[in-house]
Amino acid sequence: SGKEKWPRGEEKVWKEAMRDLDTDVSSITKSFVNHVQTSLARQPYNLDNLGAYQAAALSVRDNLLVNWNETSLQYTRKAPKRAYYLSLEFLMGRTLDNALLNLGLKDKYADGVEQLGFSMEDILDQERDAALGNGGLGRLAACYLDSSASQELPVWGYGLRYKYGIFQQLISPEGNQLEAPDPWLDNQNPWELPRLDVAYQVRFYGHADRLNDGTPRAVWAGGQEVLAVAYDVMIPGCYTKTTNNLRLWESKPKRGFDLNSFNAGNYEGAVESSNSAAAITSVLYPNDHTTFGKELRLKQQYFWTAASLADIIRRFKNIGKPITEFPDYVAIQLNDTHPTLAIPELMRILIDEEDQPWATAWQIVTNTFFYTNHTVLPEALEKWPVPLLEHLLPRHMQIIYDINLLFLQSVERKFPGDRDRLGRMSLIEEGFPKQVRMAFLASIGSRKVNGVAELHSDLVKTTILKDFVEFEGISKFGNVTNGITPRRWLDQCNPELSALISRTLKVDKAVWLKELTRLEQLLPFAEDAAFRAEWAAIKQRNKERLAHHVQVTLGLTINTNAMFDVQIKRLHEYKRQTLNILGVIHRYLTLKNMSAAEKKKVNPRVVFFAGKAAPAYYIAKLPSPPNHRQTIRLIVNVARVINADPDTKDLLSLYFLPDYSVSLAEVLIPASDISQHISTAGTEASGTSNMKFCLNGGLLLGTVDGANIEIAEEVGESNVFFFGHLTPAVEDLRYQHTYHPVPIEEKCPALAHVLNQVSAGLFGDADVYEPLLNTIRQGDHYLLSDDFDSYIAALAMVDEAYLDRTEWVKKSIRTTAKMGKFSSDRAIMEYAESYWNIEPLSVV
Ligand code: T68
Repeated sequence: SGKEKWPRGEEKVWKEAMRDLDTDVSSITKSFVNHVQTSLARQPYNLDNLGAYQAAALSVRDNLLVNWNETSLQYTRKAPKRAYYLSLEFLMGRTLDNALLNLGLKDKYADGVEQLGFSMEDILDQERDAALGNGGLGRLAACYLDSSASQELPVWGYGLRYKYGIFQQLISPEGNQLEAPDPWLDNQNPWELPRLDVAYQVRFYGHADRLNDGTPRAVWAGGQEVLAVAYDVMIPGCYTKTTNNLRLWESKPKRGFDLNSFNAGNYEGAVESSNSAAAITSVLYPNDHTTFGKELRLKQQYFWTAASLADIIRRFKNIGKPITEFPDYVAIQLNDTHPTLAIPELMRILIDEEDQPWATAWQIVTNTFFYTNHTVLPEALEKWPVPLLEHLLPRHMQIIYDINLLFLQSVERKFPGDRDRLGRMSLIEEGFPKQVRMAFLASIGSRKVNGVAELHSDLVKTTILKDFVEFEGISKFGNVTNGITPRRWLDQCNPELSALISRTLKVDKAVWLKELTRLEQLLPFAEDAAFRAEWAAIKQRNKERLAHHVQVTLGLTINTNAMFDVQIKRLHEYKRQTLNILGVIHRYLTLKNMSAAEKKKVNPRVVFFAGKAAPAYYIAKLPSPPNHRQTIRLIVNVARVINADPDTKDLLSLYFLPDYSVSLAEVLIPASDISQHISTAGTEASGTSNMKFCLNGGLLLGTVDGANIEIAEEVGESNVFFFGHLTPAVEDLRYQHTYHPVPIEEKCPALAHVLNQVSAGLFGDADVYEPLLNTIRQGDHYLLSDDFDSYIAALAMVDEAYLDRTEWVKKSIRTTAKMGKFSSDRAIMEYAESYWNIEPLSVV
């Protein structure tokens, strides 16, 4: 703006005192020791690993802060169009290693801490994961932040600062999942900056009165007001100064406590309002593909969207442009329907506070928002009861009704007399109670709608949003296939492979990590025996690293001369962990029947599972509780039996690793020979761990679903193991199950035999598993009985292929080489160019 009165005193004094980036080992050790003495108030002689982690983190944070401030300043000065990623989940994992790598300072820090008597590895291991997410949706948001900063895009994230992230999973001796809270903030979090100066008031309840003065305005008053306070998390780009911001809101009572109640002797009453305000951001809902109409969840959604929008609007207003230009400066991406209330909230602000006519307001709204859908499973589509919305957000409910009325009038004009269509497309689903269909509201309130892989985006267009495509035209509906950041999911988790790639491509990783299609240049090296040997040796060392981790954390010894077969993801019926464990039992029974000579030809296999299931208290309240919890129990008990069976244990063993997390994934993924992505066709929107395994040279065993299809298109079908029915067959098969059921003994004898062995108590607790087994014997919604034979055949093909180790390593190299498309840099640039219309801005 030119008229800043900076600096306040003498420029020379300021300039000389300003902090530079640490670039040499001696300034690193100096800053480390300074933080030990001052920030931590500790003596160097009794510093433990945790203290060393904290000192290292604070010192790295200082470096990030310099870049973060500079980035903010540039954005403010140049006022480019910005994008905001609204996500209720950000599954960030650990920060220190990632920050060091992005700054290019890891080696120097390692050197520095070693001189002070610490090991970098031990220090990194002290950090707790920031686990503010359930699974793929939250991790995708984290990858997109990394890519935005790395591609120098002006993108900020907005989310909630949950006091407790996803629960910690414990497995009882019987194999039951137990949940414990995740107090991730207990040791303090050096990566967040509390911004007590950035706070907004958010209203709930009260009453909304229309003015009826010829404008659409209303006044919303009364009810409860709480405060949203900002906490900022720095998001460094890779080898760039650009350091973006993730702003997380914490809820606080507007007033600490009510002095009147206190004076009247009611201490509990005095602090009550403070408790209910703090509750809003206390815990992440462990929702995964189910909706659960809890008032507190709705409060979270509104609290977060209202605070974020207020912040975005305030920033926009600082530019001094008229409000009608809002969409020229702001794009807001809705990560699933969770932030859909932002649509009526922006309408409310424009109409009630900015005094805009309805049509202008709707024009602004529908040019600002973009909606990403992450699932077509009907039970996962959000709906909120009208009475609840009316009570909690009376003004928003009025606006939703008004949006709906005008929308249905326009549908009626295009399809006169088509009452069925109006009923299907209404934002309000009839019933007791009536419900608001959030995916419909998100669609009509957005500029563009996208799915997360080609197949999924087609399904969105032909199933759940079919009527909307017919009404609004196909061009509004698109696809952005998901991606993953190669920084965390290759360079950080697999440093040896990263180094081999840099040596082989003869280019610094700073280059290929940001232009991942360069990996293609590895292709010719698949024919180079020396290269293959190095490639295989790295995989072997990664397997040993995993085995070491399991030895230290669980006290179990793993056979590292076996094929490592991995399925790690949230437990869900559609992901079919049950198919995998039944396949393991089938293998076990087959091995038991083999002669010694036959067994000699079998390649040993170690099967790993990890993943969390929705907690029991939560599941019990659903109309038909799914039984993934029984699947965990079955896995654990099968492991107990087969790992102890002297006939087979050298050839087959099985582990369920508790408390799956981003950090555990970073150890498991590089160690995998084969990973399983075996959802019923048409159910897994994309999947992103499939990409992580393949990027690390693990082969894929999967169904023709989600991004598996596009991975196969890239790496070649000869390098993946596909099985199972295709999406178009699924509907018919389900119809058959319902109307012409065939007994499982007839349809799939191999599967029937496995189920009978479980029922007979081969793994104990016979009756415990009956509900789980019966979902397969009857109904079988996820088609295990239809896919089992081809699944077993695919597993046999994997065995066969693994026997030719040379060919296997070639497949592994070719797979990594062709994974360039799946960089989240490519995905975020698609959003930036085709959706948000924003451009990179270099911070110099
Ligand atoms: C996942 N969705 C998709 N949802 O299942 C996965 N749900 O195929 C895709 O790769 C990924 O999104 C990224 O696009 C989820 O992870 C949830 O976690 C979730 C959370 C709350 C409510 C419903």
